[in-house]
Amino acid sequence: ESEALPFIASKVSQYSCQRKTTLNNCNKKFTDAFEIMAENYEFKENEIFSLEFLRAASVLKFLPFPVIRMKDIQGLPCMGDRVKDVIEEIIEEGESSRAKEVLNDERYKSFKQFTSVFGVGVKTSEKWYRMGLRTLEEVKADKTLKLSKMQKAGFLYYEDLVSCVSKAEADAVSLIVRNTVCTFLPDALVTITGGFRRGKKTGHDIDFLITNPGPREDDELLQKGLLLYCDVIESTFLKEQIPSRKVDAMDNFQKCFAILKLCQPGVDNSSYNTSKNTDMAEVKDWKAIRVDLVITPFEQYAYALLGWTGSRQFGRDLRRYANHEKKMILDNHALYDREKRIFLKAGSEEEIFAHLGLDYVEPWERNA
Ligand code: DGT
Ligand code: MG
Repeated sequence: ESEALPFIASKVSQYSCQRKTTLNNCNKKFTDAFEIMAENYEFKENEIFSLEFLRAASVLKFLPFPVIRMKDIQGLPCMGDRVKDVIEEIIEEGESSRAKEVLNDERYKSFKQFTSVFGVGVKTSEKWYRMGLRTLEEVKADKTLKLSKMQKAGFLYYEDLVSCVSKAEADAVSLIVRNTVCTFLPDALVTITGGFRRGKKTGHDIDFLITNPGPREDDELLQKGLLLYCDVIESTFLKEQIPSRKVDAMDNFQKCFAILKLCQPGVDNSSYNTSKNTDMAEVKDWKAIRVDLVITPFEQYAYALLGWTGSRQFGRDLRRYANHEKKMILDNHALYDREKRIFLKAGSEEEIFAHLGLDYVEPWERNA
C-alpha cells in the first residue's frame, strides 16, 4: 500500500505521537548534533533547552527527505532559534561548531564517561566533577569514594556493558528469561519492549515486560540464580492512583535492573581477555548484559507495554498530548480522564490510542 501524500511542512504535528517515525533517518548529520547539544544541557540540568533539541531531532528524524537548505525546514514545528543556528551551520560548514565545542568541553567529556557506568547519573557525575575528578581512571583510583552496589557492578562489568547488545544476544537472553519465568509462572506472558520492539538492531540493554493472567503469584519471580547483579525495586503502585503528570516520571511497577550472565560457548571472546592473564588460558566465554525486568499486573499490561516500548521522546509526547489536548493523564499504569474523573481501561495498545483519539502507531514507527 502506498501513502505517497505530498509533504506539507505546516501539517506536521508538534507531537511525535501524531507522526510515524521509522529508523530511516535522512537527517542524521543534524540529529546527531542536536542530541549532543541536548545531552550537554541534560548534564547541566537545563531540561527546557535539552527538550528543545530533542523535539527538533525528533521532527527531523520524521522528515522524508534530507535538509539541504534553510527553506526545507520552513513551517516545521519545534524549530526555535537555537535549533536553526545549528542547522544553518551544518548546511554551510558541513558540521556544527557548537556541537564540536561541546564534544571538546572538559565537563561534557567527564560527564559522558561517568554516566557510561551503570548506576551513575547526572547527580553522581556532578559530585565527582566537583571533587576534581575528570576520568574513570581517577574515579577508580580514589579509594575514599563510597560506591553504591549498583556502581560497583557497573565498574566490574564495564567493558561488557559499554559494548552494545546485539539482536542475536537479545534473542538468546529472551529465551533464558522466558524459560526461567515459565518455571515459576507457566502462563506468564513475556514481551521484549524498548528499542528491540521498535526494530532496533542494537541496544544498551534489553527490556522485558512480564505479566501473569489470573491471580497474582509473581512475588518471588525475580529471585533467580542466573543474575550477576539484581537491584529489585518493590512495587509502590497504589490501587486507583491518579497517574503522574510529570512527563519523565518513573513508574511504580516491581522492577529489576539486572546484569545477566549470558554464556556464549564457542564465541570468540579474545577481545575481553587482553588484560594480564592471557597466558592463563582462562577464556571468558560469557558476556555481562544489562536487562530490565518489569512485572505488571495484567490489567495494566497495555499501558506498561506502551510506556516501556518508547521511544523516550514518543512517550513524552504521548503524555504531553494527553494532558494538553485531551485533559487526560497518561502514565505507564493507566489513563485518567480529568473531566469525567474516570479511569479508561485498555486491553491493548490500540485501545489506548483510540481513547486518546489518535491513529494507531506501530512500534517500529515510534522511533521518534
Ligand atoms: P536502548 O536500550 O538504549 O537501545 O533504547 P531504549 O529505547 O530501549 O531505551 P531504554 O532501555 O532506556 O528504555 C526503554 C523505554 O522505557 C524507554 O523508551 C522509555 C522507558 N523508560 C526507561 N527509563 C525511563 C525513565 O526513567 N522514565 C520514563 N518515563 N520512562 C523510562
Ligand atoms: Mg532498552
